[in-house]
Amino acid sequence: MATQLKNLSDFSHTTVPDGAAYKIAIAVAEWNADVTGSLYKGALETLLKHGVKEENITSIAVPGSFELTGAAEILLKKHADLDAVICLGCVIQGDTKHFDFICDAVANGVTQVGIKYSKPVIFGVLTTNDLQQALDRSGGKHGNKGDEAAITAIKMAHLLATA
Ligand code: DLZ
Repeated sequence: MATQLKNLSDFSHTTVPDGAAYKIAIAVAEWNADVTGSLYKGALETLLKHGVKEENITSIAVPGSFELTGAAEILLKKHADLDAVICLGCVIQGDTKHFDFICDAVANGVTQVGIKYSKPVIFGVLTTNDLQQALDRSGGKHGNKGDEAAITAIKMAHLLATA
């Protein structure tokens, strides 16, 4: 049971566990599809790069980020052998309060689903002030948060399997 971490490099992206044993689902929102399509591409490529088998990856699309919670719940209920679910979306600030409602709902929702099923549900939702900030984080100058979500999913699936 006793485990010690050697140093901070244990947390770097260079120590991603092998994903070969894991089954991972990706739920992606169709709103702001240019952005979420890039998040999805990044997540999928990163899972494959770290050894997750193509036949062990299930991908579904939902209308908007608000629906990601329901999608994660459906996936975990129907597929008991899943090791993690990645939720990808992009909510862009507008003139009304929709931004706050959707962001709060999906952040709380995926958290609750993860707790309910004791499975990692990864929050890969961009919450930005404008489209440029979203583009910068979906394959632009600030990298691709889809890649990061995939790495987080593998790390958490590994934790689930080995803790
Ligand atoms: C309605 C809406 C709005 C205005 N903006 C976004 C957004 O920026 N990003 C996103 O993912 N979804 C948006 N939606 C759709 C909601 O997520 C949801 O699909 C609808 O409210 C139906 O439940």
